[in-house]
Amino acid sequence: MGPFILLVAIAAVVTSCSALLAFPGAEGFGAQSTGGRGGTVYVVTNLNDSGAGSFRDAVSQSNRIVVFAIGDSGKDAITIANGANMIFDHVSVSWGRDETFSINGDVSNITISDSIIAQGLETHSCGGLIQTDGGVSIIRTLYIDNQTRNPKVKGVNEFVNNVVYNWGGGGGYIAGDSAGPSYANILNNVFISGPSTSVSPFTRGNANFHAYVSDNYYDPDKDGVLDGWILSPTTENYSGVDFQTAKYNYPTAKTLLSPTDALAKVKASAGASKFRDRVDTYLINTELASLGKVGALITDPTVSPMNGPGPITGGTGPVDTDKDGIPDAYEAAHGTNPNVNDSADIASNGYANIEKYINSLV
Ligand SMILES: *[C@@H]1O[C@H](CO)[C@@H](O)[C@H](O)[C@H]1NC(C)=O
Ligand SMILES: *[C@@H]1O[C@H](CO)[C@@H](O)[C@H](O)[C@H]1NC(C)=O
Ligand SMILES: *[C@@H]1O[C@H](CO)[C@@H](O)[C@H](O)[C@H]1NC(C)=O
Ligand SMILES: CC(=O)N[C@H]1CO[C@H](CO)[C@@H](O)[C@@H]1O
Ligand SMILES: CC(=O)N[C@H]1CO[C@H](CO)[C@@H](O)[C@@H]1O
Repeated sequence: MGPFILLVAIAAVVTSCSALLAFPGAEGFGAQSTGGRGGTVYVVTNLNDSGAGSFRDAVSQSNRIVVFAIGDSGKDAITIANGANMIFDHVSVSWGRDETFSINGDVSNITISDSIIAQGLETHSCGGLIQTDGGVSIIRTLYIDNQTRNPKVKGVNEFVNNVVYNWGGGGGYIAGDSAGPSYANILNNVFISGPSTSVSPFTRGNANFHAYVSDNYYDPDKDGVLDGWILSPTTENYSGVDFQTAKYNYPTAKTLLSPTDALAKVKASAGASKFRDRVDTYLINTELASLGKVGALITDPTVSPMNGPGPITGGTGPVDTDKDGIPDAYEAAHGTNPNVNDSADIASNGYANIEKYINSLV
């Protein structure tokens, strides 16, 4: 996690006149989320579970942009049971005790991009369910060290340029096999088996699971060398799925990378990568980079090999005299007033001043 500030965009209904992307480069079903733009800015100043300055208080109302002015201990994994128009970009989430990142219920227009979903804990040990008819895009995201559900998909979904590493015996990408219909694009992903992997990357699915499947790369031999092949979807498992000959017309990734380019991109920038913490560094540099040789099935994140989350170098944010969430130095350099609360004001490019600041960080 970035040491100073983490910005969370709270779900808000997209207004029909808005053609502005959530941020420059936003992709997928959630690309047009407005977040808290046009609303207010709430600065989280403590780690309390409730009360003024807490995260719970911050998200108690919609249309807010939430800024963390403290290090955040980040204990919980993510579940979305209700809501529309959200984008999760460069998020690192791990050690969920149930699911690690799940979407289930009345949920629409969600993008998860450039993120890391890691190490679901025993006894459930899951990447997550992605189950909604409202549309979820998962783009350039790393699923690593989860026994099962990397992810399990039902409904409307696009899964593109992701890397799935060291999935367990429960399955990698699991296609829904229920009575409800699913419509999925599964494009240009990379599946690399690790020490815990004992099953093929795609499992289950039935005739209700309609999928356009193309150019997924599979390296099963755990030998430290990238020497796999592009799976033929119709012959290499997934037999029950209703294969499509044309892609579903979903809001998609602007650039469809080759699987090997996707792997390089995920290694370089998935997760909260501006300052990777010890956990993400280990997952990427030690496990994923080993190409099959190293992978940890963990029950307890406080013991070896993870030894806990490591130092969280949060604590002191940059000086922000007007407490509007934008540091003085940035305001001085970019023409807003460090002494006036002007972060929610909409700039000439359509974004709020604070969005311009946060977009400048990546
Ligand atoms: C700054 O103004 C916004 C509304 O534009 C408000 O939500 C916020 O509470 C104000 N912050 C401070 C520190 O006054
Ligand atoms: C946060 O919780 C601590 C411990 O319960 C308490 O002392 C403190 O006053 C709380 N802070 C706020 C702003 O409520
Ligand atoms: C989802 O996005 C589409 C396209 O932008 C929009 O038409 C639809 O209203 C959105 N759904 C919800 C529930 O906001
Ligand atoms: C590529 C792949 O994973 N193929 C598998 C498909 O399923 C059969 C039977 O379960 C396995 O033997 C193959 O290895
Ligand atoms: C990190 C990790 O591997 N989490 C779980 C993944 O699946 C295995 C097998 O169930 C569990 O042992 C792990 O706890």
